[in-house]
Amino acid sequence: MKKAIILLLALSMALCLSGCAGKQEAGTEGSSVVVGFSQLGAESSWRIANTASMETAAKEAGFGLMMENANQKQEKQIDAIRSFIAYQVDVIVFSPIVETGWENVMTEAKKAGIPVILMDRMIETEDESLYTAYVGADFYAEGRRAGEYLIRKADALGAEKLRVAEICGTADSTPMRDRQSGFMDVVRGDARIEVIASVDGDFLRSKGEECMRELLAEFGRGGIDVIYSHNDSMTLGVLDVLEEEGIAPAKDILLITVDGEKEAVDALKAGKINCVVQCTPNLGGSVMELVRDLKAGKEVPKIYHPDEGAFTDFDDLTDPSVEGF
Ligand code: GYE
Repeated sequence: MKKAIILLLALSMALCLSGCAGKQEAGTEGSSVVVGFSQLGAESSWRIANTASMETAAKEAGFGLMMENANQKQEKQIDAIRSFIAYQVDVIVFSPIVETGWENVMTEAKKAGIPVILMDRMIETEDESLYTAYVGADFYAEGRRAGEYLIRKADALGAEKLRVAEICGTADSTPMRDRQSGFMDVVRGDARIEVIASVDGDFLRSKGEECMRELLAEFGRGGIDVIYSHNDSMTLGVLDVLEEEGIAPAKDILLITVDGEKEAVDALKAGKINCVVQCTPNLGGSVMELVRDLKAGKEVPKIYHPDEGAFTDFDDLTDPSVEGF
């Protein structure tokens, strides 16, 4: 009976909010398990694929998914989580836009006895009991892969000096922090590599473009040897600028990017990007498996990282396994 009331409430919330800001999915009718999902936004192809992965996986599992999209606003994510607590969903899943500022709302979820799964991004907290599990990439390892590629490339080119401009993702987000520190930890000891700038591109294609224009204005056409960009969307913005300026991408300026969306992998195959570090958006299946295990009262792993690698211009790019999402 309680469940039936909750489902009715969930449905009416979905109906009353549809058409307002943020996307709201019903899909809760008749489901015995309801997952409240706070997505952080729709800033990149990665994010759009990630949302689709969650929707498909919930459907396949037969779970109801109440989803709210926060359009890049932390306050909206906090509001969404509070509404999921009010509706007593079975499990809350959310992708925290930044790492800090969640302790109050997560304490509320804990007090309400609702397990929280962090999907994609982490939070900074002393109290690990605030979340049940984390499902997402090892961003530090991704950053290291980007750095290791650059060292290999420097060797292959016989380069004496490589000046790197880094275009970062959303400030204080986990992928921004860890892709930066992983990369830095690898290149720091190499005297040939110098990071001359780190700028904020917020994971957006338009900002990637803007950053590239500003970097060229500051350092000049010959002043940058490498762009290390924290995601493909920003890299595609960079590519637009380079092509417009007649600067040969992947030759005059080396391009290292993270994610692995189709457009970026195609650009790698076309010789316009040097290295694509993979980061899969397809986390929905693993999340729903955790939800199922939690509902069955099973122990679940605290941290789950998918297996990932990198595609580079050292690889055989005709291999059918080289493909984007
Ligand atoms: O790399 C970027 C997106 O958190 C891993 O967010 C995610 C990142 C991804 O906007 O494209």
